[in-house]
Amino acid sequence: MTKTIHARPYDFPFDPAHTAVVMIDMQRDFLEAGGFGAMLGNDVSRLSPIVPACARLLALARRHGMTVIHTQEAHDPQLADCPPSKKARGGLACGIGDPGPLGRVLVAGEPGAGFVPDLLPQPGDLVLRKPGKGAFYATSLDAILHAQGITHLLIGGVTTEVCVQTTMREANDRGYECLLVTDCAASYFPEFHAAVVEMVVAQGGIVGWAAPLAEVERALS
Ligand code: C5J
Repeated sequence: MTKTIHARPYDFPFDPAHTAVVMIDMQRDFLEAGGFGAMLGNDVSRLSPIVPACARLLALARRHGMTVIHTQEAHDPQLADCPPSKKARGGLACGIGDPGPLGRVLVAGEPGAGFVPDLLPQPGDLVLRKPGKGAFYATSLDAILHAQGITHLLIGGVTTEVCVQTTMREANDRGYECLLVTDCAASYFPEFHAAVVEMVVAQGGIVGWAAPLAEVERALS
């Protein structure tokens, strides 16, 4: 049954049966001290304020029978799926694959690659590991969405201007109708978050729609 989210730049109609919530990279490596985000010099405390809203969005999606997908930026232990350029970027003393306070940085199976405790995947959720910033690059996400009959995406996670925006643009180019849940996404740079919201909705929604969680909740109430 079609629901409508009051969004920018205009209303976003969607059918929960054909909609997925895609929660991007809510991992300890990006949100906690000692992880990849901190090693890049970021103030990681800027991301955790969205965790309660993300938990509400996930719970809402599960209650309404929506597909829930958690993405995870992580590499295999041999770093076979990590381009040398990505490993070298930033010239970090402790970078991707190196042992750090949260285990090997950005490596699958290590503590840092895991999800923050309040957003652990629940039975029925899908977890998608990805080697890049966009969730469609070198993954089976498009095939999964097609198989599930998904046409609409509600997107949250971190960071807004890197993995969230990249994924939203990839999805938009593939024909998915995408809405960024604005208070379920965050950046180490609040001005970048704000700019992405504007970029998404500009030009008649050239990348998609944006709305706060309260509007998603209202649409489903
Ligand atoms: C970054 C991400 N920022 N999940 N990854 O490197 O946005």
